[in-house]
Amino acid sequence: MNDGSLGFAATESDAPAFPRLHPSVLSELPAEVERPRYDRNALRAGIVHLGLGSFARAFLCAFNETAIHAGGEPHFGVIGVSLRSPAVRDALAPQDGLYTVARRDADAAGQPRQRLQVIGNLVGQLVAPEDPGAVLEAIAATATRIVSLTVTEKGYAHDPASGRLREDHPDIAHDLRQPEAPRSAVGFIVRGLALRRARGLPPVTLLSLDNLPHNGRTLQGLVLAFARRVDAALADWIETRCTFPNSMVDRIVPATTDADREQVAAALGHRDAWPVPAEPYLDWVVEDRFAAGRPDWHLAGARCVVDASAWEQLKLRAVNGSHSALAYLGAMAGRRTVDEAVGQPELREFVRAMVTQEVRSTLPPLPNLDFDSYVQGLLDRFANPALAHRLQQIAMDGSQKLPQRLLATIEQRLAAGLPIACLSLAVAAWMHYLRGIDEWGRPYAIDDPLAVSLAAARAAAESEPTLRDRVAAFTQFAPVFGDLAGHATLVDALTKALASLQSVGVRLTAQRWARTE
Ligand code: CS2
Repeated sequence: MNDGSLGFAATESDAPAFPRLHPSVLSELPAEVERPRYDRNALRAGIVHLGLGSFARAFLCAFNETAIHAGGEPHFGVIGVSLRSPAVRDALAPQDGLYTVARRDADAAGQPRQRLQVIGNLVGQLVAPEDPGAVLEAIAATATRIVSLTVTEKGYAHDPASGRLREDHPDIAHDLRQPEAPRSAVGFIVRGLALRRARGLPPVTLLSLDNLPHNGRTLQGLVLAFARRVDAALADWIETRCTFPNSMVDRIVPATTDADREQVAAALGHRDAWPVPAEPYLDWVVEDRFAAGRPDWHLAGARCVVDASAWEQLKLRAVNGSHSALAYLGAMAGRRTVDEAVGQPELREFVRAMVTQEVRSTLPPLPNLDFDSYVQGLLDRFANPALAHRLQQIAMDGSQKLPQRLLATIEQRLAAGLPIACLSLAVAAWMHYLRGIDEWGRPYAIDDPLAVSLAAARAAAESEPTLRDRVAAFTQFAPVFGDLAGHATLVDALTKALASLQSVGVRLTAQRWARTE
C-alpha cells in the first residue's frame, strides 16, 4: 500500500507512450469514462477563479460540469488563475484545459477502485506573475459575473487569529505600493473591481471556497480594508454593490503523484499531465447572494441557503479539526497517510471522542443532521484506502489552520466552563510536531508560512524552567493563540497532554484521553 501503486493496474515500467488527452481524442476514450457531452465551443467565461489547484478542479469545476450537463446556461465557463507557478497551466494548456478527476474508493472487498471523469469547463488558464494585466482584464471583463477563490488559508494574507489584513505581509505591502500590478489575491480583486467600476460595468460576486471561518465575510473584510487604503469611494462601491457569500465546501482531494498520473493514463489510454484524485463524497452549502447570477449548481447537489454558518462550523470543527488532530498525532506516531492513522484504533477512537464529546456541544442546531452517523461517515471517509492522503499535506500551515479548526472550539468551551482535554491534546500534538522529528527519530520539515517565527517562539520558550512555563510562553504566539494567550486552564490542559505525549507517546496518550470524560 505504501508504494503509491494502490493496487491499480499500471506501473511506470510497463506504461506505453500514451497520446495526450485533448478534445480531439474525447471520442476515443473508454466507454466508462465520463466526458463533456456539451458543445465546449459554446462555453463563455463567466467565472474567474483564483488558485487553480487540485481542490478547485475537483470541486468548483466538478459542480459546474454537472450543472452544465443538467442544462445550465453556457456562460459560466471558468478561467483559472494560478497566482504563483505556471505548472498547472503548462500541464493543461496542451490539453485545451481538459483534465481528469479520478473518484477513488474501495469496493465491498476493500479493493481500491476509481471512476474517471474528464472535465471540460475550464476554458482558460492564466499565470498571474507572467501577466498580471491579463488577470485584471479577466476580472474586469464584461462577461465576468463571479470571482471565486481557493488560495488556501495563507493566501488571504491575514492574521489567522483575528482575521485582520496583514499590511506587513510582503505581498500586501507590495500591492499597497503598486496597486496596478498586484501579486496577492486581495490585491488582484481590488484592482480588478476598480477597473470594473471605472468602466461602468456591473458588480460581481466574490466567492471564497477556502476553509476559513465565515469565508465570505472574512474575504469581504480583507478586500474592504485594502480598498479603503487605496480609494475610499471604491471601497463604498464594493461594499454596497458586490456580494461575498459564505460557503461550506467539503471534498478530500489529495495532491497528485506520479503514480496517479500513471494509473490514470493506463485507464484512459491517454496521458493527462495533471489528473486530480478525489473521494467520491462532495458537499457544498453556499449562501444564495450572487450579485450577477450563478450557475445552476443546485442541480449538481449544492445547497443554496440563506445562512451557511452552522454548516461551516460543523465542517471546520468536525471534519478539519479531526483531520488536523489525526495529521499531527499520526505523523508523530510514524504513520504516513490518513487511512493508516485512522486505522489505528487508539487514534480513531480519540477522534470520535473529540468530536462527539467536545466539538458537538459547540455547534449550532443543524436540522436533519444525524450527528453520530455523520461522524461515522467521516471516519469512513478518512479510512478510504484508495486516497493515500499524506498526513504531511494536512499538517502543513498549522499556524493558519488551528485557530478555526481547534482553538475557536476551545475558546467557546472555556467560556462555558466545559472540559477541553481532547481538543487540547490535538493542539499539543501540533506543538509536539513542531519539534520536527517523529517518535521513530525521523526528521521532517515544518511547512508553514510562519515557520521561522514559530521556531523562534519555541526557542524562546525553551529557556523557561518548567514544562508548564514553556507551554505558557509558547501560547503567547499571538497569530495562533490570539486572546487565548496564557489562559491558565488551556495552559494546564496543554501541559498535561504534552507531558504525556513526551513520556508515553501518541498511542497510549490518545487511548487515555479518549476515555477522560
Ligand atoms: C485538509 C482539507 O489539507 C487539509 O488541511 O484538512 O484540505 C480537507 O481535506 C478538506 O477541507 C475536506 O473537505
